Amino acid sequence: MADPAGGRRNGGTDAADVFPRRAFLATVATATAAVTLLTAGQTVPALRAVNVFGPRDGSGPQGLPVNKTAVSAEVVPGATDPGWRLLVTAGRTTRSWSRPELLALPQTEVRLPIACVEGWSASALWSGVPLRDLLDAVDADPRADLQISSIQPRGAYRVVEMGPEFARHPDTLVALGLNGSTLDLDHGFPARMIAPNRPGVLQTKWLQRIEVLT
Ligand SMILES: Nc1nc2c(c(=O)[nH]1)N[C@H]1C(S)=C(S)[C@@H](COP(=O)(O)O)O[C@H]1N2
Ligand SMILES: [Mo]
Repeated sequence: MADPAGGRRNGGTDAADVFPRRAFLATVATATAAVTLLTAGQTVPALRAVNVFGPRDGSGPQGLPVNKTAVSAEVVPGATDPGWRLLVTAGRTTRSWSRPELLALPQTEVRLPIACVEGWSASALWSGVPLRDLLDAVDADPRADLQISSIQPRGAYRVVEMGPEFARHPDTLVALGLNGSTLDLDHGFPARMIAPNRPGVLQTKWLQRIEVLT
């Protein structure tokens, strides 16, 4: 297998013999356009989100790729507001926690991947409060679905739902820390959801409210 082209040569069916030159040039043009896009994707931050072939591990803050930045999600004022609180609601009961209050609760560490449909997956060490602890604090029905909302004002992943199999899993965290330090703004500061075996689109960043659906 030293020369993979050898077989073709012997058979006399080289690509250049078979395909018209015009088609060959069109292929080159397409490939060149793709390479240009990918190269730009590695240097222009705005294109990073659509570059599925570039280096992913380590290309974002804290050694984890970023799908959507805090700036592009328009969450910077809300996410950095010292008055931010996470709201958890079940029926008429609502409780809320500031980030220091969440950090004062028992913390759990889990290693879990973010798996994005754009074609990358990256593992990270997350720390935070098990979601079920917060649900217990509002006496949530353990069979209930949740609606999880981000402070993000618009966008497809602003609000998602979560079934009890994820909500009650001990590794499902309201994450406050990532890879040993405070969660970066681009990874969802002040708090984000992280759950095992959920697609990346459902790992909501910049949490605002968790509502137990009845
Ligand atoms: N609020 C909010 N959360 C979000 C998103 C988003 O656009 N807005 N993108 C999701 C997608 S598609 C992925 S893959 C992960 C990426 O998380 P990361 O940027 O911390 O790696 O966040 C998810 N959480
Ligand atoms: Mo994603």
